[in-house]
Amino acid sequence: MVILGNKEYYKGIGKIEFEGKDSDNPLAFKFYNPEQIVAGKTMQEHFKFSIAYWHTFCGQGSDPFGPGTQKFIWDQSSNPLQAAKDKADAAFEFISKMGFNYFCFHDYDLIQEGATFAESEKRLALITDYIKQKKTDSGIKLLWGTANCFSNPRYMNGAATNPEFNVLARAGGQVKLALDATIALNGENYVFWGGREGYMSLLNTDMGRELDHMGQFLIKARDYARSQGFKGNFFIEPKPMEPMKHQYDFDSATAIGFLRHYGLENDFKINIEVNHATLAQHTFQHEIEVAAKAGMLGSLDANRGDYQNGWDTDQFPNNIQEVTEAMLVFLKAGGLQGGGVNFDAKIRRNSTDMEDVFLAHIGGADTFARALLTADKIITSSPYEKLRMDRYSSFDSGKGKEFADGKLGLQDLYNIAHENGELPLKSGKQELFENIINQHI
Ligand code: XLS
Ligand code: NI
Ligand code: NI
Repeated sequence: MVILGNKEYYKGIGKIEFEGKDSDNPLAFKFYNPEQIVAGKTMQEHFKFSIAYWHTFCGQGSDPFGPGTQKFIWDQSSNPLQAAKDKADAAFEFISKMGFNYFCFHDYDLIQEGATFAESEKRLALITDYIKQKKTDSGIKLLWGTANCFSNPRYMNGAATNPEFNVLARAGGQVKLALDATIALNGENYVFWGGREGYMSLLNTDMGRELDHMGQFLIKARDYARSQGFKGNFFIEPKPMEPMKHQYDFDSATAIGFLRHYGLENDFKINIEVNHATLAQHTFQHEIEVAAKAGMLGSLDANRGDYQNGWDTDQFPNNIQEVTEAMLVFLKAGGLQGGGVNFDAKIRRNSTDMEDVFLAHIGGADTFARALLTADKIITSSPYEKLRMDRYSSFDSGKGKEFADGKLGLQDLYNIAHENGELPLKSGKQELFENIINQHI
């Protein structure tokens, strides 16, 4: 059911339905069929598609060379609470029309930050109540909440890693309120993206102290949320750079090492963003695999980068090859722990029609759906799995198995090497694997 506020914001656009790949209706899903079962679950259950409040309802398209190009009708009121309510109405209308079940937010996406901390707290409480009602009316859920501790100039030297204690305390206060809002809205997870947790120059930075402060900060945030009854997961969202030159949550492996060092590995998992993976010189699937291997594959921020430049362009996913390879890892990992697929993506600055943001989300959902179908086919009815397993078959029995079980020493390896002499080369068959992927796309 499409829930409307007093006003319809996306006029002339109805509920987006699945029409199949031969449909020529641009405002219909071609591959994303929410109820269709793939590998034992509906597509809807696999993905839990979510809308990113900040891009879709707040991002007006400004860039360093010019102001925003979007004129959002919901931004017109000069009363911040009224503007926030209008934005929430637009948001819930949009999400309902997309047929998605989730959204994600930063605290000050929901309502403009006030001039004082006390005023911000009051505003956040008011809009949280309003959104609570919208959630009840529409059945739309909160995938995760987070705090924006990176935009306000006070955080220019970091939040939890700021060299000034009072700034850290302010961030703590802000995270407490964002957690309260997330809990009040039955948020299923809570995200920490360390926006300015990192440094520009080591000359003025005591990295060891900053890391310890960040560890302590996350421990206390977890303890607070648990004391308030929060049962969901905490996620770290790694990103190697931008806005800082060196960010402490560089990639999945770095974040996992950090979490284990500070004893946070049971409460925290990883939220992997495609464009952050590629900025770290990894592939999306590599990052997923690293998190899955650690038992920490929590959630995904879906988007894509640009081959020709080196920043977080946050474009909507459309690279079937990339997402198919990711879905192979995703399926084999048994999916996400608690999270979903959040479209942390924005339309281009010159995409200014109201329908463009629908087209973007349709394309993103179809990319994931098509990739999931393809990956499932590859796993269930191609030689892919067997070829991979065969590469390691020498560890399934005999000496190989003894080694894997920890029963051979270096002297044993030496003896075997002596006995064997020179070995024939064994092809890695990369091109064959690549051809299998393409054949099934
Ligand atoms: C920025 C991040 C951010 C997080 C939430 O690059 O992707 O949007 O997802 O703070
Ligand atoms: Ni993100
Ligand atoms: Ni990002």
